[in-house]
Parts: sequence; structure tokens; C-alpha cells
Amino acid sequence: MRMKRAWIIGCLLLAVIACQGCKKQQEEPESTLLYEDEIEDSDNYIVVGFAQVGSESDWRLANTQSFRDTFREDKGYYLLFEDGQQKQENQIKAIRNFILQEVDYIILDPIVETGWDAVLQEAKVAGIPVILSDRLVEVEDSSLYTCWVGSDFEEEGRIAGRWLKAYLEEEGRADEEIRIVTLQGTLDSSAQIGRTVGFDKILRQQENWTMLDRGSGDFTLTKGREVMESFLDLYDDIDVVVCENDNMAFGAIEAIRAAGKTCGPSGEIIMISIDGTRAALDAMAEGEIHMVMECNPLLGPMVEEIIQRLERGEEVERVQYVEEQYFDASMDLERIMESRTY
Ligand code: GYE
Repeated sequence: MRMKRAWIIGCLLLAVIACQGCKKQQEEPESTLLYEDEIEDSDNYIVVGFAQVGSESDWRLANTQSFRDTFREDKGYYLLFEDGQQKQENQIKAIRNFILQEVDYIILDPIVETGWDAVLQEAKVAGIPVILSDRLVEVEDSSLYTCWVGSDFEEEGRIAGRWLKAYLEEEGRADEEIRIVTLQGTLDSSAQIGRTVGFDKILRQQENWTMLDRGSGDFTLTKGREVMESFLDLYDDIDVVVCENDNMAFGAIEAIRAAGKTCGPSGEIIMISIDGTRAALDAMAEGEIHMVMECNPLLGPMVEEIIQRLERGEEVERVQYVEEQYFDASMDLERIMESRTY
């Protein structure tokens, strides 16, 4: 009797499990590739998923445009573009979606350096090469990405520091006490880490320079202005503001003006920025910025070159830097601006 009851219960359980299986199958239809409806003959296209940081700055907009101009349908590419809105979890979701969409390549511009191991492992298992652009990741297994292309952020910081030293010497202020504040980018992003470390290396060699304070403005104008406002409240004798991107410099300029102070070559405060977008060169021409260290956002064609090489089965360089230079108010800015596209 007991045996019979156990047998009936067993059958019932099996039926329930089987039924749940059907339900699951009904709820989750076979995934379809979204772009197949949009492009005819998708096999002839190279499908690229790009997990972008966000749209926080002029640099970023120029960078996105560079990828859109490069990965065009008439050139045989289909670009799936995801704006991460400065949140890592959005980028992780985007990468998982690219994997589901069976893209041929993933381009990742990681907001911060850590926390990528698991999702990049998933891309590796799916056999999709990951190309890092602009910022870097810190992962245990370096085979989780194919290569990286971007700027030497530490060198950008060092050049800004060396420029300041030379400028102070020219101005006959080499022995003065120099009080500095820094508006940092998104904390833990490669651009922030490198620029802070690079400037620091020069700072540490100057006995008369003091870093009064540092604060993150997250690479945006609004937060840059807020941080600068708080610095102006705290310190009334700031000599130099180092901005780790142009948009924070624009915010800082607004805060300085609102506090009734001035910056730029004929003002009180020395203003240094990094990126070198058109708006920053304009601000320099208007006399509000002393020096801008260029950071080149036009990375699309370099990533395309990498993809073409991979398509041909060729080796690619693991690390590729873009060329950059600095601009200051003593240069022929009009001529410089004529040759620039961003
Ligand atoms: O400097 C800033 C942007 O990662 C180099 O990100 C990039 C930085 C750039 O928001 O403007």
C-alpha cells in the first residue's frame, strides 16, 4: 500500500516538473537577433556592439561620433550602440545583450577599471573578441580582452605638471608658494587614475607646490562647478586649478566668476585643463584657460583597423596609444583650430 502511494506521488511530482518545463518554454521564446529585421543579409555585415561610457562631456560626444562615422552600414558594419549613462551596471547589461545578440565584436569603454572579470569571461566563452577603447580594465586573466587603444593618461598629467613648472619659471614665480586644487574625473576610471598620478609625480618634485584639495566632478560641468564652489569657500588663496577634463574646467570658470574672481593669463588663477575640445580652445582664446593637454577622442578608425586585422586573421598590438600634444595661450590658436575636427 505504502509502495503504491509513493509511486502515485512520484508520478504527480514528475508531471508537475514536466509541466513547469512546458511553461518555461512557452514564456521564453527562442531569442531572435534584433538586427536581422533591420538589415538584409546580416551575414555579410560585421556586427559590432559598443558599450559607451555615457554622454557626460564634449570629449565623449566627439568619441561617440567617431565610432558612428566609422562603423557605418555602407562600409559593411552594423553598430549596436549602448550609452551606459556613467553606470557600470548598464554597461554590464549591454555586454550581456551583445552576447545574446551574437555580435562579432564587442567594444568596451569601461567606466571604471574593476569589476569586469565575470562578464568578460562570458564574452570569452561565447567566443566574442573584446576590444577596449579609451579606458582600461583591471582583470585577473589578461586574455579576457584582445587589445586596448587609447591615451597615455599618466603622461597627460605629467605634461600638465611640467608645463606649469615652465610657466611659473617664465613668470618669475619659480620660488613662490603655489597652492593648487584638482577637479578629478570619475574616481577609479583610468583617465582619472592616470592623470592624477602623472601630475602628482611632478608635484612631488616641487617643494613649494601644495595640493590644497582634490575632489571628483565626475567629468561633468555641473559637478565640476559644485566642487570648485566648495573649494572657493574653503580656500581664498588658490593659485592653480587643474581640471581633469574640459567640462569640469567650464564649471570651474563659472564658479570662479560667480565668486568675483578671475582666471586665465590676465586673471588671478592659473587654469589648466585636459581634453582640448573646441570649446576649451575657444575659452583659451577668450583668455580664461592657460593650457590644455590634448586627449584625442577619434578612436573609431583605430578600432576599425584592429577589427580588419582580426578579420584577416592577423596579429594585433596589445596596446596602442594615440598621439597627443598640448596647447597654450601663447600659440596661434586660430591656425590650430582650423585643423581640428572636434
Ligand atoms: O577626458 C572626459 C570624458 O575617458 C578620456 O572621459 C576619457 C575622459 C575624457 O568624460 O572628458
